[in-house]
Amino acid sequence: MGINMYRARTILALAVLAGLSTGALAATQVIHQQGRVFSSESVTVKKGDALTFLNDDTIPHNIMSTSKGNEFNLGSQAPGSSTDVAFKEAGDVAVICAIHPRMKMAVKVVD
Ligand SMILES: [Cu+2]
Repeated sequence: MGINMYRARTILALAVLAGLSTGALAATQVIHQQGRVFSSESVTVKKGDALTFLNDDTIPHNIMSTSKGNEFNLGSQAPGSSTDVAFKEAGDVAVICAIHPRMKMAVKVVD
């Protein structure tokens, strides 16, 4: 009984540690869109990593990019919705909102 409890606690501790380290690696940066402004003007991500585009504004936005290798178009995103975008190619990515021309940000994708 005592040994089983010890083993159970060890397994639990390892599971928590594994969860924490996985969480740290997978931490996705969130780009907010409040007030028709991206919360970051520029961010750096590793190739293959994603950004979460969260529309926490009161109006729809349409986040997109035409940068070669990292093209995407989220279409009209309703307030409250969020979408993860993974960046596949290294390089500089210009992200814009198709509805609001002043909304711009740069994503630097590194190998
Ligand atoms: Cu917009």
